Amino acid sequence: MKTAFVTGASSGIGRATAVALAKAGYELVVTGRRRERLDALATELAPLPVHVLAFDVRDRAAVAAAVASLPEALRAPDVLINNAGGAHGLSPIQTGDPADWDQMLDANVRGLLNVTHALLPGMTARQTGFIVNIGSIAGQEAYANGNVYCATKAAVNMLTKTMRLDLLPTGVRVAEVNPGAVETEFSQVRFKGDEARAAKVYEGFQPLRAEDVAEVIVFMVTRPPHVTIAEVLVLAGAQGAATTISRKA
Ligand code: NDP
Ligand code: 8X3
Repeated sequence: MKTAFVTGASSGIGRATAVALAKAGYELVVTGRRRERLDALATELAPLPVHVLAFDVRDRAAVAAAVASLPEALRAPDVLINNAGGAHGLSPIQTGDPADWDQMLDANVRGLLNVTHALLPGMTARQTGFIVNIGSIAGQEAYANGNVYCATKAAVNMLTKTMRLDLLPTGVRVAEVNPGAVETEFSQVRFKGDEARAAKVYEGFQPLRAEDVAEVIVFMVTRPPHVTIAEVLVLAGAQGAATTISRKA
């Protein structure tokens, strides 16, 4: 049975991807900080095999300990989905909160590196595997007040490209999915629980569902070894650019 390790599987794109991969026949490791959500997901997917690991991707020692606790086969997954992360705040750089910046840099960039670092020894030893990093349209184009979030996703884009080059001789393929507007808990987190403000982001158009992105990810990782779909931009149908969205009144 093939194995997949999905970060940020307690919500949104990560959760939908975990469900889709389980249904595609993968044995799963699902991770996030909210263990109860992950346990509920494992229960929902039973009897499909799902292992729960609760840790904060920003904590390198916790990531290493969690990975070390896995059976050997799961420490070298066929597929790694580096999805955990998000945005905190939407302010001009001159009034932004450095604590928000730290959260985004630490989770979206350092967290991705922490998880990758813990799993690569097993994956490279096997000489096979597929890593999908979840970037964003925010890493492709600048938008006002996006500053640090855009920068973290631009970093994910460059990391993906350089990881692909570095890992080429090892047989581990690396790709990136860059979603546009997906209705998840993303905006609730960005606006610190302000649900009304979060709902406004998706008003007047049909945003992407997490499942739409998950389908793309599963298609990418199930291509044969001679095919790497390296980078995919997935926009909502009403979306032309990060903040250019056709909304009906
Ligand atoms: P959600 O807020 O719904 O999910 C975020 C997931 O990441 C949760 O499972 C959360 O788990 C996990 N996570 C966040 N921080 C940490 C952390 N420090 N340690 C461990 N896990 C963490 O948002 P999305 O599903 O939308 O976001 C998933 C990814 O997609 C993010 O990288 C986001 O930047 C990206 N993205 C989202 C878009 C959108 O419009 N929604 C568009 C483009 C990209 P827990 O809280 O339990 O730790
Ligand atoms: C999430 C999409 O455009 O809000 O990465 O930054 S956007």
